[in-house]
Amino acid sequence: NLGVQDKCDFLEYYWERTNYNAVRDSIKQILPQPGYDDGSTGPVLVRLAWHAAGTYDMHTNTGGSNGATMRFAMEASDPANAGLEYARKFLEPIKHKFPWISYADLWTLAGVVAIEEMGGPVVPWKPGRTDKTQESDCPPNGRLPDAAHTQQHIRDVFYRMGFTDREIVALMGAHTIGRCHKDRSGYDGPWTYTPTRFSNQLDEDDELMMLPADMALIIDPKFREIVNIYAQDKKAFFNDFASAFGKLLELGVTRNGNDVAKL
Ligand code: DDH
Repeated sequence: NLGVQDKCDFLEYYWERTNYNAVRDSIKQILPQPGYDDGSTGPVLVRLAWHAAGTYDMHTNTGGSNGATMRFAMEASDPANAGLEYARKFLEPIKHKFPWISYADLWTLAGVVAIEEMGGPVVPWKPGRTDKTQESDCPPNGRLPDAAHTQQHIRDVFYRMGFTDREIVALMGAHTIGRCHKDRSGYDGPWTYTPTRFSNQLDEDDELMMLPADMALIIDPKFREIVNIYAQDKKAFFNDFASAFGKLLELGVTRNGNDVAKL
């Protein structure tokens, strides 16, 4: 009993789904990268998604993953984004293969696929972001967190995006994957012995990395309480991480009434 419009909507929905799945598959193929870091592009792709989104300011409704403004020199040269040119370059052949996807959707989807492929949770993701076209659309530099600062700074930055303490701890659990690079941030080394595996591992081994910002999660009593919950309950961490990361990628995203995910 479907009308013509219903059929069109259904076909369009199916077409989109199929094609985003093709993009997902291509992203999976570029994850193993012998000779790059620990053999995976996953961690740097997750960081790209996070830094694209983490500029959001809820008071002015500016910044966020919509727009993919890190394509412009101004945002790309924010010292916090050093090294993310690798992530953008890894994704460039996929943008060429699927020119209809926006950079903003591609970068966020790559983060989501990488997390899943590294053994992490399934993060909810919706397409529909568009790319801004002017350098003047970039949010001001300096909105991303500074690793040398501790709890007050972390709360300032994440409350500005609209996150709670529990969501902050969940999100910072992403440091279970990847590493620091001397030439990018000035810090060096991975946080765990399995930097390409998403887990709730909390290592305080001297050999491993702990940024002052990571230490803040253990020093601050309220953060520490949540860290302890996640250290003992992987399921709680995975669930909370997936919701918080999904929320992060939606900050400031408007779809001009063209919300594909609603079809
Ligand atoms: Fe982070 N992060 N991050 N981070 N981050 C670094 C690497 C990675 C901070 C500082 C650094 C999050 C939060 C914070 C990832 C994901 C996430 C590096 C090292 C620094 C420094 C960069 C380099 O040298 O290459 C600070 C400060 C914070 C904070 O919140 C106070 C969050 C919320 C996420 C997330 O994904 C949700 C990932 C992944 C990496 C590893 C990148 C790589 O190339 O490997």
